[in-house]
Amino acid sequence: MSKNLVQFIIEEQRAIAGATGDFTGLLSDIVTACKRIAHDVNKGALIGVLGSAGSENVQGETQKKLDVITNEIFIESNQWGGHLAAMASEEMEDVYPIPARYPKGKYLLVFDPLDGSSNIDVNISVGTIFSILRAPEGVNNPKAEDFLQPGTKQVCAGYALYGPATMLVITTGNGVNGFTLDRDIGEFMLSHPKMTIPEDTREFAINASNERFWEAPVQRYVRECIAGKTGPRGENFNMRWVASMVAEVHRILTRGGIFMYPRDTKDPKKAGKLRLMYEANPMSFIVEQAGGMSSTGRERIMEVQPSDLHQRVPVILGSKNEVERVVGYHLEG
Ligand code: P6P
Repeated sequence: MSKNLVQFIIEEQRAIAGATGDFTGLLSDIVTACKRIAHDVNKGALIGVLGSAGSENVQGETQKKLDVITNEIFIESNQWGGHLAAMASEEMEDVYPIPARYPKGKYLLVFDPLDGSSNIDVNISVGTIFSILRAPEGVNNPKAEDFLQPGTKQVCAGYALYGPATMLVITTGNGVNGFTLDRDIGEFMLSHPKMTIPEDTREFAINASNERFWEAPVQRYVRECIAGKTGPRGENFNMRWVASMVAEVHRILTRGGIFMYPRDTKDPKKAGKLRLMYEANPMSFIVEQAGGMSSTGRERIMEVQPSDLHQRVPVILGSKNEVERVVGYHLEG
């Protein structure tokens, strides 16, 4: 019988000197949160969780009921275990301190509880993205600046994909492994060991309606893909756009591809749409651990020094050779 996720992590942790089991306990609580979210997402209209919450998040985006519900699930499932010093979320402006009634731990958890939630009312796959950092030594009440660590400092990154199957994909820096939820026993079972991204691809993902706002290197890359066999690439390409980053990244992990949400001039104040701390960094950790590449177009995303908890970055990630090509076009200017 294949391993469940917690058994897999415990066996991995044994290989790490000094592992105290604290991390395994935290991951187990995150897994519980994802199982609870999978239940609510799967029941949807039957339990009245679809539609707008009638509120806005810190991003100024209208919150869906499930955005609020899933954020609360993550807090309830993770605040009590004694593994965390604090949490931060796309749905909360400030850091969430661990209540005094609970013990604190050495990790920081930052997450997007329901990414792609604009798809939830039309029954298209959505996901949860999370990233685990270490709290700075001796910091008992972490503030936002204590979260502002580059992606290279992540201890773990993962996503849950609420699709035809519910999956959880994680990395702790030792490759990428995928687990499928067996609803009969309520366990995520190892189903996709050692996931790797093919270095080449003929499939790109971008929201083409923004074409006129892109920078020239991205316009050039996409134009060449669309030109196909008669163009400079001499190959035909396919395009996908789910508008759910978790679904796009999972497709790329499974069969290759390049995903781009580049800088665009639609809103010059925004460096891109996707958020560094709880979308770009965790997905970049996973993609790099699977042999792919992740860049802003001008620098490795995991080396960006964060300046704000909710800052945005341009994202170009996926099959190594295609991301390298796009980065090369940026260097040519
Ligand atoms: P657009 C979802 O809102 C999200 O943050 C990502 O999951 C997704 O890739 C992107 O935004 C979709 O953006 O502009 O196509 O709706």
